[in-house]
Amino acid sequence: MADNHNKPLVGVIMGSSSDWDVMQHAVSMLEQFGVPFEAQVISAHRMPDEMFTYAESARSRGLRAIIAGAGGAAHLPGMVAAKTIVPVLGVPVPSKYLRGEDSLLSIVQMPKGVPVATFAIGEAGAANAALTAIAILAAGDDALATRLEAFRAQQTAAAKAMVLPVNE
Ligand code: RP5
Repeated sequence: MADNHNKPLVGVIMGSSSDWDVMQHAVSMLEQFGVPFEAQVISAHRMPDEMFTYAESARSRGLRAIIAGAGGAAHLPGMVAAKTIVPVLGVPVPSKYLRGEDSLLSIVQMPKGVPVATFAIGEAGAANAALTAIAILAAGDDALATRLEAFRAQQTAAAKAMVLPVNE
């Protein structure tokens, strides 16, 4: 399990190490903002007992958000959400045959009552899930909120500085 040495506030879990290429974008965003996290493989169908233990203990261990990435029949985020009231942010990982549309639909279509906040397929979804976890934490952390506002301001400045070839 990876962590950044402080008590984790965000858990990043994924169904397989093959999800890392996508999920590393969540981890690098948390690192960029200095948010304490843990990251590990928890597979819903290969290690269901460990998945339940992880979800059941998440809140008492201090996790404030769980980012869960999975591909194919992506039941990990939903099952984790079923066992904890810690917000679960689901990241659909691109799959081999359906390019992640299966992952997206199986994560986003949670029945009423047990939500999974679902993000875009792939890298953007992983990064945005981390940014949402950061926003959740920023509600009670002014310093983190200031860093998040600065991150947004950088994007605004970059967009304003864009020049199209026709206008050069
Ligand atoms: C899911 O099955 C994982 O989240 C992964 O996206 C997919 C394939 O896993 P591997 O066969 O690559 O381990 O559980």
